[in-house]
Amino acid sequence: MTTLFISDLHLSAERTDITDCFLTFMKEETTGIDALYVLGDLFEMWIGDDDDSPFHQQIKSAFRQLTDSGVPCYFIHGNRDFLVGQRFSRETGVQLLPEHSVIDLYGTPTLILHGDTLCTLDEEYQRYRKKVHNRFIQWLFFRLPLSYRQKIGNKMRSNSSMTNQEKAQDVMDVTLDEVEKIMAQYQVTAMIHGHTHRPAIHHLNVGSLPASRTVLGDWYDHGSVLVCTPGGCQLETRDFTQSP
Ligand code: OKV
Ligand code: MN
Repeated sequence: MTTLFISDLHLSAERTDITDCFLTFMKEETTGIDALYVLGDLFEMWIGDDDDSPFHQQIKSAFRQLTDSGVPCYFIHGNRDFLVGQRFSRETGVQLLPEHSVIDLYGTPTLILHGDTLCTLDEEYQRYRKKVHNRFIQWLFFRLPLSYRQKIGNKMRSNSSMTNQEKAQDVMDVTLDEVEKIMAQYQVTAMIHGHTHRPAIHHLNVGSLPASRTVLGDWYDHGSVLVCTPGGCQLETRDFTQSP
């Protein structure tokens, strides 16, 4: 009995080392598991489900093989791949979950989310997020041809890597008050998220109850997996077998 959680792979056609590690993980570690949860930023960028490159086909077929084998697979949007939609879900058999979802993890109600909504000190990002999540703005964006959307995506990404280097690290991290608030709101004592790229299992109090917050790791220089069984959860890494 095993449930696996991953996030922040930032898959792209350029990083064949990450893709290779992910595909090996999918083939060798997911057989017969109870479920696979992807908590956002599976892709480095996503500008629409109609981007059907050989790279995307390769990733999608890995998910299709898994779900066809009977393993339930769930996806929560990250800040990079928030445009992953129903067509992706249909093609892969992966079920899209709301941005904040409570699951029963071997008897423990657990709140799962990407984590960007917890970074409330980064007001600039939260303003940007509100705009690109706006349904009308997304409707306009999808009117554009794929090649235009690609150009806009590339432009936005090259602009943002500069501003983020200048941002203070504490602004980029989650706000602990927000964590406690949201856990109390959902009445859970366990939370799992990604986004900050700071893998750890934190202990805290929610009201008077002891609680845990597990942060998943990114896949920048090795794979990162949270392995959960009825006995508990463990953060693990996976070496890349290939150079970029
Ligand atoms: C994803 C991030 C680029 C951060 C654009 C409306 C608008 C959607 C979009 C374009 C960009 C996602 C979809 C990408 C995340 C970046 C740069 C910084 C901090 C519009 C709806 F505004 F043009 F109308 N986008 N892409 N960033 O390239 O995948 O998360 S992306
Ligand atoms: Mn993220």
